[in-house]
Amino acid sequence: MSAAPASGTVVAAFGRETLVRADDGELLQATARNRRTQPVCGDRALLSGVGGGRAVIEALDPRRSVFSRSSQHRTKVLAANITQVVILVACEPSFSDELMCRFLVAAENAGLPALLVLNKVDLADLRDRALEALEPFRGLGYPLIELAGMRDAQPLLAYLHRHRSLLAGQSGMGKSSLIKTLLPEAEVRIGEISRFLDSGRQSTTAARLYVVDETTEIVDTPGVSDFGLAGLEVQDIAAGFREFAAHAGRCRFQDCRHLVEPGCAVQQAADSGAIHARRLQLYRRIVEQEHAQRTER
Ligand SMILES: Nc1nc2c(ncn2[C@@H]2O[C@H](COP(=O)(O)OP(=O)(O)OP(=O)(O)O)[C@@H](O)[C@H]2O)c(=O)[nH]1
Ligand SMILES: [Mg+2]
Ligand SMILES: [Zn+2]
Repeated sequence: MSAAPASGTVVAAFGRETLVRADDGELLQATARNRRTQPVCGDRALLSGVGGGRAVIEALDPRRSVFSRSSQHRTKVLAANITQVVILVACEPSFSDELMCRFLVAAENAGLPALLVLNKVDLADLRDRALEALEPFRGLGYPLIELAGMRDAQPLLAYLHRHRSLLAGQSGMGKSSLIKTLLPEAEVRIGEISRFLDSGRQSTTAARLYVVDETTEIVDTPGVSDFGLAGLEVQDIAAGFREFAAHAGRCRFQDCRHLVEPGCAVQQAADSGAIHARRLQLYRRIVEQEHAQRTER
């Protein structure tokens, strides 16, 4: 056992059981000593008892960023200390633009930059339809990158550089395949070990952190069909629709929620085409869902 205090980064967590990459590069199976310690992928951990491929997590560093979803009953932190959210959709299967908005709202509220990736553009006959569905997301300032991630990740590399990116998206969008394309051989082992800890399923069931090179890290996450935003107030959700801000100051009511209020400048902007009507529609749907749930309690 080494006497010097060691630390590392959690690359996968299953309750208190984790896989940690120690700062010297060694992969360790590490268990949190304290029941209240809930490590998540990306956490910095202080380790003790390092030896034989095992360690104990004594404490976690404060998180610089947290990416989480919440229902009324619980908040699930997907990853800590990420610096960017990459939202993956694909030409096939079809994707939910509402879910994309939910990811964007979460990213904006976590203070994280986001980018959009249309994957599987090798399915050429399906590309136009997908691009059409992405129309409401153009001109918002989020980069939109087209990719056939299973074959070539090149178009994305420059955006991943100097970031720890979290890959978000529905099941089947090609997140794990993209990571396989990006990864050096050695990193595939992490997938194997954590799959073993995670009972061997094919689809991703827990977030996993991978190191592409010294300055590029990427977190694979399980596909979700829903992404709850229960922790957010209406104005937080509105803040996640960044194009609203330029108009919101001209609403008749200072506390306008852009739902049914008269004299809503965001509604006027949608009417005139200054913002995309679909985005306003999705905003209202998300507010309705999140806040109807809350009053049903
Ligand atoms: N045509 C095409 N198919 C792809 C591409 N990337 C992934 N696929 C296929 O899409 C399917 C799903 O890929 P995954 O990488 O497992 O998707 P995922 O997003 O990780 O799914 P979950 O782990 O369930 O969230 C697989 O059958 C892949 O072969 C691509 O660039 N082009
Ligand atoms: Mg996967
Ligand atoms: Zn308004």
